[in-house]
Amino acid sequence: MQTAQSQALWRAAQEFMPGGVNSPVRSFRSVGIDPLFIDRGEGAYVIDADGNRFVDYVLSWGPMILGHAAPPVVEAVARQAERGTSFGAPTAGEVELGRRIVEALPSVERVRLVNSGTEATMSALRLARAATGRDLVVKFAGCYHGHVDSLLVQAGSGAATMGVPDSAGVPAAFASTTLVLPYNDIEAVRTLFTARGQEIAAVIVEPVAANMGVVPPAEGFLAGLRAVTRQYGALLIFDEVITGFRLGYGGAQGYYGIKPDLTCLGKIIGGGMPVGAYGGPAAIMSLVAPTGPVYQAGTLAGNPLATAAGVATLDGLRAEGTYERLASYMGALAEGLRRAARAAGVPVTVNQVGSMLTLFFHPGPVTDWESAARADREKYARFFRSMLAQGIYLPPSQFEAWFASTCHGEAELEATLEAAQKAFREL
Ligand code: HOZ
Repeated sequence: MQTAQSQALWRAAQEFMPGGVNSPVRSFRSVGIDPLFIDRGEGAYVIDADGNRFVDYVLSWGPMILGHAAPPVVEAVARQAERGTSFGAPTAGEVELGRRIVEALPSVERVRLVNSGTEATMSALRLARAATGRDLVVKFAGCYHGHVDSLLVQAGSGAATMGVPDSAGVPAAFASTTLVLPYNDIEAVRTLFTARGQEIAAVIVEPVAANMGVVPPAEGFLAGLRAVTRQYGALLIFDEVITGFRLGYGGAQGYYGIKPDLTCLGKIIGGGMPVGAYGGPAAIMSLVAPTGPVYQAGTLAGNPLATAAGVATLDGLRAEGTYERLASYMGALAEGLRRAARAAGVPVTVNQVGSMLTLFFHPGPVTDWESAARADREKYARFFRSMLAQGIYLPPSQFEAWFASTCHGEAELEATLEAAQKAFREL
């Protein structure tokens, strides 16, 4: 594999940016090699600056569910770019995207578009605190809700990967408003609410955890959260930045049949452009300015390029059988990985939900952060490097999700499993 161009860009990047990157996991630190610089994407593939071509399971960490440079998305963005890229004023695209979100998610009557998942969770927490008049928020260890100060507590994703789950620079007073419990432990939630329920504004949860690797909710966990928050007058916030429009058109809430009070979105709803959103019942959302006292704003919020890409992506997902095909691809990949690992005598756990998957180098089961953290990161790094050398681009971290797109098919599945057999044997 040629890497001269990536290497040159990597040297230059480190002169201008901290660690050479604009988001830590991109540095490939935890997999022990220098990062590749991506030049372009085509469907299920990314091509790096040296012309190497890879089957892509990162998909920009989730948004590219229709594959890279999907023609309807490219056309929609180009059409909008010709008409202008930002006005800081209302546009029809916001109405179109907002309508689709509200129609897809019965729990959302009103939605506010923002610029990232971090902004969505930050704003949802502010709103939950205003709505309840309480300060405390419950989160789960290993879940990641963006780099909001008070949520960088036992956080997953890059924070866990880089070893900074409790970031420096977060005032102790902020962190102390967050109570952390183990994912999937509904008894711990009940016990906490019995003691402090009247002080808790909200429980925020990834309905399928995807930032400690993929960890599905245990039977009854989400329903239990719904019941206990309702009992104590706290809000239930689903962080569907990853699962929204990925597990199904109705997100995880549709998939599991649980209605949260507030929902945070990002990634897919922007079709690869920077975007986020939070929404819920009209009565709660009316507390947001200009109708209410909760201030939240953004020059680029509801940006026309982002809404154009988002609308084209959501419309593409309406095609008959989309989610069945996505899940069937990932199901076959999960089964193939288990078989290949078994044949090579490597103990692994493959957690898969719909088109999301994580291969943990740990016999399992992996049900929470404690069990996820036991995975052998060094083995994952070696597996990652072998797969990359064979043309398969996996997330550069044991604790992230692999994603499939509608462009992943037989050829990609075969190539991935063939590479995996070799990678497992090499371990
Ligand atoms: N928030 C992304 C999903 N875990 C990770 C992307 C990043 O940190 O750059």
